[in-house]
Parts: sequence; structure tokens; C-alpha cells
Amino acid sequence: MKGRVLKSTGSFYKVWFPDGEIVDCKTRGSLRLKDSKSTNPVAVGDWVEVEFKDGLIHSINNVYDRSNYIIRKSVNLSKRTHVLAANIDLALIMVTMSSPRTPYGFIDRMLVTAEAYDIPAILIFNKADIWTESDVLLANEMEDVYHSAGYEVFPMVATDPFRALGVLEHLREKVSVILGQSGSGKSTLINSFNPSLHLRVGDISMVHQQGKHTTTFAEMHEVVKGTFIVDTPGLREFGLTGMNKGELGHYFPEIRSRMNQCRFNNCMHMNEPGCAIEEAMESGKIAPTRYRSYLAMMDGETPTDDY
Ligand SMILES: Nc1nc2c(ncn2[C@@H]2O[C@H](COP(=O)(O)OP(=O)(O)OP(=O)(O)O)[C@@H](O)[C@H]2O)c(=O)[nH]1
Ligand SMILES: [Mg+2]
Ligand SMILES: [Zn+2]
Repeated sequence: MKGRVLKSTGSFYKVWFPDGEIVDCKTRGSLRLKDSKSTNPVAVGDWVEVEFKDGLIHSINNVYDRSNYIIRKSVNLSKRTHVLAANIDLALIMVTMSSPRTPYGFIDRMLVTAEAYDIPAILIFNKADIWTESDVLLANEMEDVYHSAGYEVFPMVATDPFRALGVLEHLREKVSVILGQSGSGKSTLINSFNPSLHLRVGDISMVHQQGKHTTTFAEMHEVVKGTFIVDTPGLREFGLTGMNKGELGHYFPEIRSRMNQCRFNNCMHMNEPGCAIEEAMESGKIAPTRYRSYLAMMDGETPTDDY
């Protein structure tokens, strides 16, 4: 029977079936060898074929082809990658102005990752209930930046189920993944979508204004019938593994839509004459923070600074 992986705990997998049943399964040994580059040949969001065995542990015999997937570098095995989630329709990028502050560069890395895997993204500006005056100014500035890049922005109070409903409308019948720093309120928002899930939420360290890495594994939840969301751990390192620099401009929508106006068709938008991207930046059509993130990524740096 065909089911979908909700969670992986090393050797066991929680698999969901269209009738709503959830069962524990194991993989057959041969599956593990099929994809040796990845630490997890079966990932959250995968469609799998399960063989039911009376009185024994059910087994996953096959993994169906993925429409897309998000990977990150494995923490302990340097050359191998870890598939965070597969077959995703939408990415929710959780952003906070403070407690903790999400740097522009971090937002841009998450957005580039979503673009690179062909996953549409929306931004959620969370904790609006505790915004100070300067947080409101920053939120307005960020909203302008991301609107002009072509993204939708939703101010949010994740602790308020009524506010959460406004975003839930955009997730219906989809599988979404929620990305963001530890402590930004990802699990809190999912709880507001469906309070009976009781996901663990953490508090914020008073000293460092950072989250405490409360969610430790990616897990998919059915928040309402037919609507799924993958909660993920707050990632410090967000993998852009194997990215081809010549392609990077394609992953910035505001660069992508203008690059055919550059004088040279192999323009890298780094000081070449007649570059439409630099022109658009100078005339205020492309946000300087976005352009700086692009340059940092081209230089192989990790753009996490506040600009
Ligand atoms: N004031 C306020 N606090 C919030 C809001 N959303 C989340 N929080 C608080 O922020 C803290 C962290 O929330 P979590 O949901 O655990 O954050 P997370 O993004 O899941 O963090 P990790 O699992 O560590 O990646 C908790 O104390 C929440 O109550 C909000 O809209 N307003
Ligand atoms: Mg969490
Ligand atoms: Zn150019």
C-alpha cells in the first residue's frame, strides 16, 4: 500500500495512509544502499510502498520518485547530505524582528534554497504582538524589500489561533515546510493551526535572545484533513550544497526577471558594463540587502550579517 512518511527515527518510520491510519514501518536493508550520497534514503514527505506483515513489522519496499526535496549538509558526515523533506508544495519562511532577530542574509539563504528546489515561498513576520517601535520600522522596511523581490508577506502572532487562520487558508490541500531560526515560533504556529497536536515549544534564552533548539527532527503533521506541514529544527547552517554560481541569479526572482536586459548574456552582475541588475539596484528597484546577499553567495560567503 502506498503511504507517506511523516517521521523518521533512524530505523523506524511513521507512515501515513490516505484512510488516516498511521503505522510504524522499517526499511528493507537493500533500500539503504540505493542512495549512498544521502544519510537518509527515506525522508519525511516521501511516498513509499509498504508491505504489511501479520504480526511482524511492516516494511517499506520502495520509495517513489520525488517531485523535489530540500537537503542540508549532514552535520557529522561531511560529504553526505541529509534530505530534510521531500515532495513539498510551499515553503513558509518564519522571520522575527527580535527574540531572535532574523538577519537579511539568513532570510535570503532560505529563499534561495526554496527557489533552487523549485518550491514557492511566502514570508511570515512573527511576534507582531511584541514589536517595539523600531521593530515596526524594520518590519516595514523588510516588507518593502520582499514585496519588491516578488514575495508575499504575512505579519503574524503565532500564539493566536485566530491570526493563524489567515495563513492556513494559503496552505489548504498542500504540503508545506516551515523554515526559520530556532525560537522564531515555527512549532507555535503549527499548534495554532491545530491545538490538538501539542507540539513542544521552547522558550527564548534571556541572555542570548535565541531559541533553544526545541524541535530536533523534521516531522510532518496533518493540520486539517488533506493539509500537511513539515515542522523542522531551527537550522544555523542552511545548506546550499552543490549550487552552481552561474545559476544563482535565477534564484533571485528580481534578478531573474531582469537578467536578459544585461549587455552581456553571460553577465554575472558583478561590475560588468551595462548590467541591468546594478542599474536596477542604483535606481532603487532592487533592494541593496538582496544584492549584497547575492554578491556574498557568489563569493562563497555565508551572508548572515545585518546589513
Ligand atoms: N510573543 C510572542 N511569542 C511567540 C510568538 N510565537 C512564538 N512565540 C514564543 O517563542 C518561543 C519559541 O517558540 P517555538 O515555537 O518553540 O519556536 P521554534 O521556531 O519551533 O523553535 P525550534 O523548535 O527551536 O526551532 C516560545 O516561547 C513561544 O511561545 C508570537 O507570535 N508572539
Ligand atoms: Mg520547534
Ligand atoms: Zn548583469
